Amino acid sequence: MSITAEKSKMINGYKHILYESASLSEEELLKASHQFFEHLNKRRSIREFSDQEVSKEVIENIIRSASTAPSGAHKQPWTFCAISNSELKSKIREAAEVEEQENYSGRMSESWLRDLAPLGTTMEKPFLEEAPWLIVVFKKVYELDEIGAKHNNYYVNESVGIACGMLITAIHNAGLVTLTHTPSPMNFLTKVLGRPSNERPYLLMPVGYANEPAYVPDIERKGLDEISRFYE
Ligand code: IYR
Repeated sequence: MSITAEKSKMINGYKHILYESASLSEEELLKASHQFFEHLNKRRSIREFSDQEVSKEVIENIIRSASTAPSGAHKQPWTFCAISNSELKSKIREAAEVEEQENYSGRMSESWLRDLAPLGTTMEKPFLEEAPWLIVVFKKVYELDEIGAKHNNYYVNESVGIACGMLITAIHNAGLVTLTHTPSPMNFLTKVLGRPSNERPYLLMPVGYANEPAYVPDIERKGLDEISRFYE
């Protein structure tokens, strides 16, 4: 970067400001990237939650972190609903288990059930009541303005998927745990949480401390050679 770079410039009549990069040395880069991998590699999906409380401020910071995700045309097409209210959590558990009962006893194929067996998932979802918080992520398929007119959002699934990845990372970074729960269909969440017609439920995540003890399946992640190809 030139030392004489202007602090800002105009593009299409819009102001663009100078980006200040962290700019690490080669050695620092190697260390930082490796440490971050080691940290993320400790993340596990947890099904056994402690009922220990987590403050609202922590959840707010986690949601703010997720909302730093890039999104199509910067529309940020998401709403994060954070629920600590016990009655609502019970309602959500009840409705999720109704759907999951259908899934586990017929809607899911034999091979799907076989693939899930090592993970120990069942139709019972006690974590939906035990975790101090549930975060339900809604995608906004379009925006509604004050007069009720629809405005398009772009790459909504990609955008919200990325934001959920960052949400999971923020939860892990705070020393908390979560689980990407996918009750299907999950329209019941729209109703229970009274969301508007432009929002669709995307993912349901209990958030809290892991129970002590908590057990996780003894499974390995794929190695770099299985998940990547380099073209140099
Ligand atoms: N929705 C079911 C089944 C399930 C699906 C996936 I993809 C998982 O990684 C785990 C479970 C459930 O949440 O139990």
